[in-house]
Amino acid sequence: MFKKVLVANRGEIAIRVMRACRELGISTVAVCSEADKSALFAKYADEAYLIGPAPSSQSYLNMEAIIEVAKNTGAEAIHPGYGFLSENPAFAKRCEEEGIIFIGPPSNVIAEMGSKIRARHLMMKAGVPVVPGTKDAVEDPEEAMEIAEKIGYPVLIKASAGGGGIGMKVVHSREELATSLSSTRQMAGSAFGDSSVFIEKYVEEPRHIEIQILADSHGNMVYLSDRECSIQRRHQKLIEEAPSPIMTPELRKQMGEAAVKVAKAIGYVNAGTVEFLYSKGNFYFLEVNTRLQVEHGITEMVTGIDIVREQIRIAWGDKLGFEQEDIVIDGHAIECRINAEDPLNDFAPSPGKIRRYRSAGGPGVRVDSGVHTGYTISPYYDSMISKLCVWSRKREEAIARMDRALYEYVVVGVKTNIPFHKAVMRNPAFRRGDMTTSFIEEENILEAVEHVVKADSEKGATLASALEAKDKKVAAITAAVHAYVNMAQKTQR
Ligand code: MV4
Repeated sequence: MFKKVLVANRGEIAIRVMRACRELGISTVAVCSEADKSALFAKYADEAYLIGPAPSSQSYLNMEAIIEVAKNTGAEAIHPGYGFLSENPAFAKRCEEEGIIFIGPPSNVIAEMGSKIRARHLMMKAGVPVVPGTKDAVEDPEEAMEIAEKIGYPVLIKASAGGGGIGMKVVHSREELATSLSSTRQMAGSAFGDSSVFIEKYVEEPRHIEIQILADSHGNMVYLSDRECSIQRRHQKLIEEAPSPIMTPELRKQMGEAAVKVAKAIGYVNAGTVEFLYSKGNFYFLEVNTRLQVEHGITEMVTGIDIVREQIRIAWGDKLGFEQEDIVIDGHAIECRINAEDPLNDFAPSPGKIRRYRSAGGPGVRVDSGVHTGYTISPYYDSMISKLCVWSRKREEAIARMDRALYEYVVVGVKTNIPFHKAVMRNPAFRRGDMTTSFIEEENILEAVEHVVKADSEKGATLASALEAKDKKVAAITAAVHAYVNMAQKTQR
């Protein structure tokens, strides 16, 4: 096994990866920006090195600085986490050139999946269902119209180099098509340096369901659980669950086998995710994410498989230790992404110092975070504070458990989206498992959030005044005392 691994990321995911390393007896190297010098992840590592100023373009995206640290420290492999350099084929290539193992798929696989037209091609060839649309890039408005007439409006123009919701335009009628085509091409050209676009039938109100896969370097591949990721806002997922409420053993087998077909078609190695749109009983290939995903933890909870551990073992050249028939989905897991943002102010980021912090705990609760009391959330990076995951045998129990965990969670000093999550856990459509990618607007969740914020404000005011009083005993508190303060108030009434 590797003796030393460099983690080219920050925050909770850096810690998540280093936890797996520690369990495997691998020593860890962190790289950090000036903003993260005293961050928890840098302290968790066996060694930590400064790679540049706070802006990620000068630190976490600085390939050569990271490779230099790997070489100087003798790290044999680099884990990129998610975001930053995780899906950058040039970085994977640079690692390959330097003889450093990139813990992820080969650079050519990352590059191929980066081209959505190429990915779509491969899927069609492999017999995986794709949304009706064009086979190749479309330039000519006449040709675009012909296709659009054939598949029927509305259609979606997508940038080949896009993905994750960037560079798409819905077109409702023939009149809009030519202008939208040229504007999307122009946008794609300046954003990605590649103006090629393709056209798909616009699937209205779909669900977003994805399949986690694992593939070793010996040709063995399995699918783990599916995940429901429909509750998102502007392509930022907020709540995920495993399995999807609509999943049946038959559908899981169909989608899982399609995902493995996808992986085989492209020579996939390591962990990956195949995204699908689901609508009215049909599913369609969307894209492949060639990285570890934020929401991998819920799949770990329902399968018992440590995905990061498997990634490292696969990169080392080990064979998967299990076959498809060994994978059993047990119970139900839900993740709420706890972000420092204000859901009542258009989810605006709320950076700043966390003055009091205590995360939830107890049965079936997992919290992955990189923060603590006194930690300052930097405006330079994304606003995720932690991932709160729960597991229970039944979905209904998992929802009750999440609601309970959210009740326990205390963050003072920055605004968080905890009230948003509470509102969703109590929403009847969510409880029925009835959601699409338009859930937040359709269910008017923000109105429910206002009610939660109002109800919680009394509790918050008590806590805040206790903090202001600087009473040592009270000041030492976190959630346990929050419950205590709350109780004291109740008995006073
Ligand atoms: C679509 C679609 C409807 N029809 N493609 C958004 C992210 C990118 N991966 C593809 N996306 C979509 N592609 C067709 N043909 C709707 C979306 C979409 C979406 C997909 C998943 C999760 C949330 C979404 C929110 C808006 C649009």
